[in-house]
Amino acid sequence: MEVAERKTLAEDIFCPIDVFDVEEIREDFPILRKRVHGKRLVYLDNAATSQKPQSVIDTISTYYTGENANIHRGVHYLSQLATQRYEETRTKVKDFINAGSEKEIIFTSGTTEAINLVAHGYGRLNFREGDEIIVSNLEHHSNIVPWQLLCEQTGAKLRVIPIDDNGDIILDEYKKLLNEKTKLVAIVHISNSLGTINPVKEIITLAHEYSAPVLIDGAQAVPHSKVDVQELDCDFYCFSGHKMFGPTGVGILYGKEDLLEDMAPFLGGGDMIKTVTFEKTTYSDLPSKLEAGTPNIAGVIGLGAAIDYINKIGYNKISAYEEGLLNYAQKVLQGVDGLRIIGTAHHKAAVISFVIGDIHPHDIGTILDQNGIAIRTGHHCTQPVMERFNLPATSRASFAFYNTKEEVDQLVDGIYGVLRLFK
Ligand code: 7TS
Repeated sequence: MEVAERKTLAEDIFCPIDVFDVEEIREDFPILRKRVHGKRLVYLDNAATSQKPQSVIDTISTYYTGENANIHRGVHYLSQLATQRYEETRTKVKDFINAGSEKEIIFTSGTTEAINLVAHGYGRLNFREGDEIIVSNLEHHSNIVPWQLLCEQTGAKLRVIPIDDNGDIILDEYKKLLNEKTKLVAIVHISNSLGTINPVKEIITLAHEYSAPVLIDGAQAVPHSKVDVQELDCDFYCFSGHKMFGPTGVGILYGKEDLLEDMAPFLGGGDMIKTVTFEKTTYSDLPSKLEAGTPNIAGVIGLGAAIDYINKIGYNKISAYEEGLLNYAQKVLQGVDGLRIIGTAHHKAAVISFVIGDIHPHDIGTILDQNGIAIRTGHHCTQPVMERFNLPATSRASFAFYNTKEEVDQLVDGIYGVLRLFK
C-alpha cells in the first residue's frame, strides 16, 4: 500500500479555539510537562481518566499534612475540621449540579459504585418479575452489568434501545420500548467510546410519561459540559471525580430526595445508623444512611478543589474550546487515507474512535506510545457498541480542554508513522 503524504495542514482549517490561553491552562497541570520515551507527553486518554491540576494535588497534600482525621465522630479539632471540609464539598457538589439539597448528594467511590448503589438500594426493593429496565446499546459495562445482576435476582428484564450507524440512539425505538412495565430507564449522557451526546432531557420526559424514573450515567458529561439535574429532571445522576480533574476513588450519586429516602442501605456499618441493638437497627437520615464506613475523605476534599478549578475556567469556555478542538481533530483525521471514524453522531463530545484498514488498534496504540502519545485501544468497556459496528476494538483519542491543535497534529503525524510501518 502506498502511503500518501499528509494532506491536511493545520492552517487550512478554521477552528475557533482561542477562547482562553491554553498554554496558561497547561501550566496548571504538572504532568503535562512530562516526557515519555524521550518525547513530550501528548495525553489523549482523558475519557479513561483526566489529569489533575496543581490545586487539586495541593489540596490533597494539605489535607494529609495538616487536616487528617476521621469525620463525623470526633469532638477534637482535627475531626471537626475534616468534617467541615468534607461537608463543604457536598455543598459545592450540590451547587455544581444544581441539586435541591445536600441530602441528595451521596459520596461513592465512582460512577460504578453509584450505579450499583441504585441497583441494590432501589432496584432490589422495587423490581419484580416481569418488570422492565431500559438501557441503550451505547452503555458502558457499568451501566449494563448491575442491571443484569438485578434481573437475575428479581426476574426483571433488560430492554435495549438500538443505535443507528452514526451511533445515535433511535428515539422511535425507545418510544416503542416504553410501557407500563418499564420500572427504570438507565442511560448514558455521553458515550465514552463514540462521543454521542444523548438527548437525555427528551428521554427523561418520555420515561416520566410512564412514571418510570431515569438514571443518567454522567461519567463523560460532567468533565465537558454544565449539568443541571433539576433542569433535566433526572431521578438519579452518577459521575466520577477522576474524570473531572479530581482524584480517583471518589464519585457522586445524585438522587431525588424522596427516592433516596425510600432506598434501603447498600452497605451497613459505621456512620449510617441512629441506634444499633441486636434486635433492631435504625438508620441515619440522608445522606449518611447511604454512606457506611470511613469514606475517601481526602478524595472528596480533592474533588471540591476540582470543582473550584472547573468553575474558575467556566463551562462556557470549556465547551466552546473542546467543540473547536473536536471539529479540528475530526477534519484532520478524516484526511488520513484509510482512516474511518466510528461514531458520527449529530451531537458529539470530544471523543474520536477510529479504525485504519486492518491494522490492529493495539498496534496503533503501541506505536503512538513510542511517540509519547497516549490513546486508548480496545473495546472501552462497551463491547455491545463494538458488536454493533462489527469491530473487535477501536483506537480512541479523547480530549480535554488542556489539549491543543498541535497535539492533534502530533497524533496525525504519529498515525502517518503507523501507516508507513504497515505499508
Ligand atoms: N460510565 C461511563 C460512560 C464511563 O465512561 C465509565 C468509565 C464509567 C461509567 C465507569 O466509571 P468509573 O469511574 O466508575 O470506573 N470509562 C472509562 C473509559 O472510557 N476508559 O476507561 C474507563
